[in-house]
Amino acid sequence: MRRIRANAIAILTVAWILGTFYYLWQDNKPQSSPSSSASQTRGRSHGQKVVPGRLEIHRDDRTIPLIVTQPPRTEQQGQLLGGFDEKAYLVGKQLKPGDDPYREHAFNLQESDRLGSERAIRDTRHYRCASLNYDTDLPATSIIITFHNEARSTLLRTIKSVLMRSPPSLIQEIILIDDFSSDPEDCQLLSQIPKVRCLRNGRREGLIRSRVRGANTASASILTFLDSHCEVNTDWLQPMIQRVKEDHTRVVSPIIDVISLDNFAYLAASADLRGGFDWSLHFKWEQIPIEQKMARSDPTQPIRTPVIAGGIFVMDKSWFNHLGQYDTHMDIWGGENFELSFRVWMCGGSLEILPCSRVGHVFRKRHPYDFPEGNALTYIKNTRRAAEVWMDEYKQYYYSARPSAQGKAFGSIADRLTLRRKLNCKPFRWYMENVYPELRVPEQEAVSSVLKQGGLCLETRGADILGLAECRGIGANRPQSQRWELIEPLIRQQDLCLAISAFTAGSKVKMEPCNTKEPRQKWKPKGTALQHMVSGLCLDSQTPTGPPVITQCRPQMASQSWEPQVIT
Ligand code: LR7
Ligand code: MN
Repeated sequence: MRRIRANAIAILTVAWILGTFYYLWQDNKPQSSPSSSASQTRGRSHGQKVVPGRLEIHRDDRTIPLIVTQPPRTEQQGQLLGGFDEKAYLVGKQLKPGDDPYREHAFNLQESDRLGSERAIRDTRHYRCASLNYDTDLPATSIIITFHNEARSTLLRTIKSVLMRSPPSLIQEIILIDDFSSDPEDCQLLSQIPKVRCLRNGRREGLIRSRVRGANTASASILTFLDSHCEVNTDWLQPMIQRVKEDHTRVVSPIIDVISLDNFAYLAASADLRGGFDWSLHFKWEQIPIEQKMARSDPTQPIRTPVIAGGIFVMDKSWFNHLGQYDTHMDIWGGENFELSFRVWMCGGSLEILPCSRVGHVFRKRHPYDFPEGNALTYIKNTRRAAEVWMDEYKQYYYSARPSAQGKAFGSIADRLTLRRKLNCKPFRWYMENVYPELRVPEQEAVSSVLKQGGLCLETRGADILGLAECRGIGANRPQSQRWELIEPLIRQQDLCLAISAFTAGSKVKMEPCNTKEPRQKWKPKGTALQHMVSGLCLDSQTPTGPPVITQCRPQMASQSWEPQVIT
């Protein structure tokens, strides 16, 4: 009997030792990078974001023995919260028995409440990150967290994770902006925690104006933005501050890990993703282009990204201010990440994702809060503003991809256009060619039209001469010389395009080989007139039989009025 018991104990001990070794080995082994497919972030309307890409590791933190990723609690950590009464805060707002745990926050509140505010999470970085060194004199940062009716347990965990996993000297302060949540105490009580400040909006402003308010009161020279349901991971802050310290025009993001909205498991996101979008201005995670991936010999190196997800990033405060903060006419949620990303790239900065910085975020499938103007209209207003200010002629693809945006109100953008001019920012074409060449411009269907004026049609005669003539043929019988393709900004006939010969009034218009980069070939409709984009002058058939010229736009004038008629 005794022998059997001894054997059982021996077997159990061996199994326990093996299990522990296996776990440690798993935890420390280099991360593999499976060829993962980028996620299409469908399912949520209007640009709502879901889980990034494919996950590398699927483990539920509650089912595995936890390896402590933080140093053991020290005296100093015990003091993290000062006089703040955590228990009373959390008990003050809890799920009532029978309530749907997903209703209020679109994640499982019961699980979040159960977790506690100090759980350990797996260090999801590449193992090489742990041996990197950072300057000892990194500047401190102000952490800015805006929230509207966030659950107390997630908000507190966000704050505590920052205090637990950041070198104290780097945290100047944590600024909470309570965006008019129903209960002012959610925020107020938290300001008892050392370093935590709380600002409450007198009305709902949305996350964009709230962040600007936070930034305006920040006292550190570096700003760090976080969503209100995050958990920062080991050494998350140093890599980001280091990059910004070295070059203040860099705007940097961590890899955003996934906190399950169902069981709050902390899951590692793929390290091979960057931020992208489609023409409807819908954010998506996408694979790093293959050439860049091949060239990456060091997995700790930054990843250039065309856009950032938007909620979690570090930016130099003077650079944030210099670049015009945010477009504060954007409401509630959405679109500000594109506006900021385009602006940073086009006005002399850069955006990167730092693989050695990891922050978990609870990704949700729906917005748990209301949009006073409606979700769709708000997203359209915000993205329209981004498109109108920054996308130049490429905005036409936004409108084709999102036809419902046409004609919707978006307010005045005069201030932002002035800012763009003042900052002397590059054109969107530059961004397309240098930052996001992978974004394909949609093939446009070439629709042939005649360009009518009075009863006459614009036609080419011989190689490059133009004039008005009697319209000939119908349908398929229209002669080639009277067929035009209006593909903004070009007015095309096969491989030739309408071009001005000089930029001054009275200059003749002729045909020449098409080149989308040639400013002399760029036109846009202005009422019934066709305006040359650069000179601002309009296509005019002054002497009907001779070649047309460009003259000052007077859209009422018959000689400037052109009526495109699609050839069917
Ligand atoms: O009216 C509001 N006022 C607020 O203060 C609405 C929201 N908020 C707060 C909210 O409490 C939260 O802390 O703003 C923050 C962001 O709102 P979420 O969590 O509902 O947004 P999200 O995580 O779905 O959205 C992402 O895209 C947004 C576009 O406007 C913002 O840029 C979010 O910060 C951004 N979140 C992230 O980038 C985290 C990673 C997600 C991804 C991809
Ligand atoms: Mn969020």
